[in-house]
Amino acid sequence: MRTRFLLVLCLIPVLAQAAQVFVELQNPPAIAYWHEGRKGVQSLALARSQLAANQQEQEAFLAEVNRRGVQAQEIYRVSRLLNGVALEVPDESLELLRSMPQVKALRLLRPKKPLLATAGPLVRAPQVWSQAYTGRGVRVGIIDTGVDYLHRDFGGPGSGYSSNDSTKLGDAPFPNAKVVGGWDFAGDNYDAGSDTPSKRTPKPDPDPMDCGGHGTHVAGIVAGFGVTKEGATFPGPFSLATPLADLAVAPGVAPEAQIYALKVFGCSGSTALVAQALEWAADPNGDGNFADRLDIVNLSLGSDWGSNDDPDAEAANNAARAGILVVAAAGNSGDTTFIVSSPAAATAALAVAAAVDSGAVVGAFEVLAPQNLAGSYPASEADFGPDLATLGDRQGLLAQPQPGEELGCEPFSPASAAALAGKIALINRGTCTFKRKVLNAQNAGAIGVLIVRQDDGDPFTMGNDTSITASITIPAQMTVLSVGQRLREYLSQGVQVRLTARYRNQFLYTNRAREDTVASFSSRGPRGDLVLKPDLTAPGESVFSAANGTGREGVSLSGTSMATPVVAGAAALLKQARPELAAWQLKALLMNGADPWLFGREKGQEPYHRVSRVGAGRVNVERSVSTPILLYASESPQAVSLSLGLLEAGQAASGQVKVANLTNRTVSLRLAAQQTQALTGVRLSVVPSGLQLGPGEEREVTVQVETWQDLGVVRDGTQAATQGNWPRFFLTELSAHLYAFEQDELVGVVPVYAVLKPGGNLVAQPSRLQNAGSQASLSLTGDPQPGLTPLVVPLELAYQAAPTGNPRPARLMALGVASDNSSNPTITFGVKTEAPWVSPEDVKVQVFLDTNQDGTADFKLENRRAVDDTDGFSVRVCPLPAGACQDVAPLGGLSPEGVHIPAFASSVMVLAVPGSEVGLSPGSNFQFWAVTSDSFGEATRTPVIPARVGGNAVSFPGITGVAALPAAPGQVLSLSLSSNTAARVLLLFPHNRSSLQMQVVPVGKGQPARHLSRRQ
Ligand SMILES: [Ca+2]
Ligand SMILES: [Ca+2]
Ligand SMILES: [Ca+2]
Ligand SMILES: [Ca+2]
Repeated sequence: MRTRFLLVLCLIPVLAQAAQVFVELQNPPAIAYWHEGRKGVQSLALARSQLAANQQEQEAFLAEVNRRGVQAQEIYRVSRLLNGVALEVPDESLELLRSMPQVKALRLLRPKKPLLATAGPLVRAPQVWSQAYTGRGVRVGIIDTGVDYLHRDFGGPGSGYSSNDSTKLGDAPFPNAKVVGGWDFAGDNYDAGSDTPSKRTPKPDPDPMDCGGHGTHVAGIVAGFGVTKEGATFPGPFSLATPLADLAVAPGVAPEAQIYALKVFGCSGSTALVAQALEWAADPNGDGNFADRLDIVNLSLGSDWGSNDDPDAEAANNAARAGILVVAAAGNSGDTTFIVSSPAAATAALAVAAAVDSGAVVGAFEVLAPQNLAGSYPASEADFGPDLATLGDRQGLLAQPQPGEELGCEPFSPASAAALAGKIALINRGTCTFKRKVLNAQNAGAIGVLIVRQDDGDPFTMGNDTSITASITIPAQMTVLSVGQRLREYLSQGVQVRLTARYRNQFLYTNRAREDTVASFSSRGPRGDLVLKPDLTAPGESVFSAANGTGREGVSLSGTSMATPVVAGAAALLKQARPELAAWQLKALLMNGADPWLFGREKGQEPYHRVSRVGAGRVNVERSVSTPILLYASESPQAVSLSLGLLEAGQAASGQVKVANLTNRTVSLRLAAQQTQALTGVRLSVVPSGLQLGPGEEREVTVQVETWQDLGVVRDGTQAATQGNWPRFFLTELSAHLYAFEQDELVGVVPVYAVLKPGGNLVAQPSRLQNAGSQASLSLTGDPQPGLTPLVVPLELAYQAAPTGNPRPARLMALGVASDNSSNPTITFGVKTEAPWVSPEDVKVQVFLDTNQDGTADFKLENRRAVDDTDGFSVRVCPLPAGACQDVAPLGGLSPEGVHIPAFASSVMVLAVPGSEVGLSPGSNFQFWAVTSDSFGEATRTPVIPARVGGNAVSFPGITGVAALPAAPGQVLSLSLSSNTAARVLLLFPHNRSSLQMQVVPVGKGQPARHLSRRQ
């Protein structure tokens, strides 16, 4: 489900057979009674009695379910962080369950996927180790695929993986000094998304041994000891002197923290067991006393389009309330608005985005001659064709094909084949698959292939192309652009190279220019209710960590899954350094200490990334450990960031940030707020701009945002203009940081975020209506909006409703239609709804066209997301009753590249279609009606409305194609009227403030001609 802002009751989709749901019962969870401190003793008794009451309530509820004959399969019960049971039930029983008085809410369990990635180099962790903070004594739960506790990285024996029975204890050394506890909630065969019912039922056991590999890699990033080149557990010491480059696997960020392996996945697939594992983390010994909770949990998992009311998100919020710092992956779905994952989207969770660091552990190839080029260079291998480790090294002269054939995507010409035969072929990456290139080289007689990337990004394992069944018999490696260029310079002298596996996982490739750029896969926020997410960024591309089942090897993976444990490890260091701080304060300190700049193109270069992609910035644990202050939004300490919601241009907003002195000395601060990408028409200020705080003192500052009508409505400079080959729509975002400086040193940041929308005030002046027989005209007044091309959409009014006083974004206030008079006219429908939606996906507008006027619709137009997981929105046309739908135009009809029609945060939607797509030609009569809906169901259904291509009672001679004209003060709109007819014109102003987005003007018969007054 991708809907936001909705009550969970409405989120249950119609599934074919059975649904997995979380049934929340009426009693509160036990955490509601839990308080530490002076009232602790009393609250413990209350919490325990609530726990017992909840367990009774669940028993009674399940007995009742059984009595009513519902075929429910229990998945789990929880009563501490949430009170309820997770069930798989047949669809037809959902209504019955929902109606039972014991049921408070019924929510879909959204399966969570592990977010694959490589975890990477560290963020000043060795500096903190040198201060003697290594995570010692801090307890971190890894909610994942399990942990291979036999691996040397965790102090295991390095053997015994295959002989371990993964369902029982006693046959392998677990727990050990590193992996000190855990549980398998799933069993190896579990997969929440499986088509096989038995696989959807978890089979818990006490042995959390990993079989997927993800959790082992993640645990290694958090707290692995490291593995020496000899394959032994690295014994330390952990400090700036730790010989990181001499280790086969580097230590984790907090190498002396303890790991709890909470296995919620089977060996593959997804999970619905996250809330249950969080419950365990809150009360490991199950006695109802939360004092033994874990300090930190790592959730390198999620599902896209996160909200704050997914059950797992609610469990994450309540785990934070119990005092656990919940660190969760932002997701791997890229630069799309609102796609940030749940449970990272939970307000109290620390949502982690992924960036790139300067180093990656890869393999290499060798150049043997000429002498001045000799050496080893970064390279990866292919996962198809012969394995170089068993084939042995492949040596030869390097050769390239004829100009124009460098990509190797087509069979090589005879001239190229003559050049490549018996040689190692140098071929560029791009356009077709790696296997295609290698096959073509093989057919040309080459003995090996060296592929050159288009840039200096990390060489990565070249994937297979299973559509090519031909056998690949020659080896291939891939290197980077700068190396390829150098090789080409020397080709005429004869370059002798050796493809080899001998550097596999041992060659450290560094590229400083990519450091602190953002990983392309990292999911964008904000959350659907405009609260800022993600919160923080860490390296997550090509991270090298423990490889499951290998005993001592490492592997390179990429993803926000790998960035998350970097932050969880940093949190463990901070927890040891500042044990007196609560979990939410640790979250704030991690964000406050961040280096706020992440780079769109290259290290040090603008544009900087907006906070909706990277949060506070890239974690810098050294600053978090040393900063004297704590900063957080007063009204939402758990969020830390200051989110100011939606502002229309011309409006102002402000919010308070608390500044606390954590030290015993007086601290003098200078405060400033600055945008990460400056928008025009916005001013930020901080009052006061300086503070002196006594020891332990806490004060509040106000961050003020003022906007003007000349607001710069521009796309994030790091975003491409298109996505999935569609023009992309975008939010206009205020992205800023509040900076605190002591002397001139940056000591803390807090992200500041708001969504802005144009706030124009153009209106037609009815008093200047010229009504002369069959012609009329209307003139516009208002203030010009520099930097924007505002539009007016002139339509003939077809439907109008009065406001209800209970604004709903899907309810229609007005609907209009217009078409031009060309030989292939475009039919434009425009709607104004009762309140702005956040995403156009929140509201479905369907226009049904009855083109042969027989009372049955022949076509349907609707808004939709053009390509899954992108910001491209389109108008889709479907022939009815059944036919192939197609996307005919971007939503609004005009390319958002040329003229921007706001699609987000608007209450105006324009759907246009060429008449030829729906069988309408000039002068055709047709009828139509519209139905709008949201996840609550249908909002408006209009009556059937007669219409005519070219206009019914009124038409607009000035329009060609989509009915939208540039709007400016003084501009005159011409109207053509049928004689003796009264009509009403609907004018939509997409760029106006919400209260001025529609205007209805009566014209024609009965409307007296008015005289234009002088322009004022
Ligand atoms: Ca075992
Ligand atoms: Ca197991
Ligand atoms: Ca306990
Ligand atoms: Ca029809």
